[in-house]
Amino acid sequence: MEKTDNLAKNIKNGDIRAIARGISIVENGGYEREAILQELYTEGQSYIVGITGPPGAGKSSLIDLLINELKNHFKKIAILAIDPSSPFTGGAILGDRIRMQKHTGDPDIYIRSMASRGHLGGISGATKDAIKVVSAAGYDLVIVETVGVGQSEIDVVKLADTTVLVLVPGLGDEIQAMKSGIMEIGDLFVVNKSDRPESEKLATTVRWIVDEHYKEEAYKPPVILTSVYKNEGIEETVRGIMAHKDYIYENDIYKQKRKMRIEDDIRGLLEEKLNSFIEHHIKYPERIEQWVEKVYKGNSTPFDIVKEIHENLIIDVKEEI
Ligand SMILES: Nc1nc2c(ncn2[C@@H]2O[C@H](COP(=O)(O)OP(=O)(O)OP(=O)(O)O)[C@@H](O)[C@H]2O)c(=O)[nH]1
Ligand SMILES: [Mg+2]
Repeated sequence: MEKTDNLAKNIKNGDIRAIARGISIVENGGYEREAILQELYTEGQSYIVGITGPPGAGKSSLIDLLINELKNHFKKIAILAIDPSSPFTGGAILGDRIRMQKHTGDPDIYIRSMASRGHLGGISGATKDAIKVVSAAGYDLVIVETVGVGQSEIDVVKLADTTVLVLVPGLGDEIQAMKSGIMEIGDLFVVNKSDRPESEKLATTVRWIVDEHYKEEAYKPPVILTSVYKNEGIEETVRGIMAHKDYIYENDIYKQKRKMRIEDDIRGLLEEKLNSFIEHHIKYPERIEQWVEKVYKGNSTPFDIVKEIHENLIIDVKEEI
């Protein structure tokens, strides 16, 4: 325990090596993860911005430029780049480092690529934990970069206070998909590579869809054209992020999001504990085959089996819970 105490203390002091070690621990899961998060849980609060979009949309390049502007609004910025497709290889990691290398010497900027590894909660669980580590270390803004628009990204997006969806011309079918669902996840829509001629048309289409979708809503996401090459639309994007932040603060949405995350943490942990309790007490791996066989032969049903197990599990629930 002493070791964890020390590590937590060093993280709280903003020590870079301790932060890196802390994130590795939470990525790998297990007992140490719990010990370190317990120490850090109540420390620090950071604003979380998710940047998501298809591969190669220019997310990392954009973040690199956005950071310059965001430094006017936040003291310390952490960037967590998520790569669910290749958790172990260095490809994306190296790429992101190169794209954001302007900032590597800056003590107020921390860049880290994330892998899900053994984490029970998958990539969104690992990211959530890593956010806690950097928040405790005093980073008041965390940018989470995720690739694609699948379920795992949507899970990560749920972690964010503000989500920026980055689109590029040439998506074709993806616009269709946007109409159903994807539209819900962006608080800002950025059409990047505006130096390309087709981007204007895409922005028009997105604006049209946003107008339709958010007709009745109090908040309407802006659609912003950006070009990393021409350094255009960057200030506007940051203004959009800050405006959304103001909006969610003023409407108590921010507070609700925080509470939802706490609820998630409690539920997640409880489930984890109950699962391990069950595994421990019913010798699941040895008996599962036997149960399957019984049901397969028509001698029982999953309902009967679980009912029997349930009746035999003596959980002494004290009144005050
Ligand atoms: N023409 C043009 N190219 C851009 C622009 N922004 C980024 N790119 C290029 O697009 C490519 C991908 O950029 P990244 O920043 O790596 O994109 P990403 O979305 O982070 O990519 P992944 O993380 O791999 O999904 C690079 O070759 C960039 O130089 C832009 O505004 N215009
Ligand atoms: Mg990237």
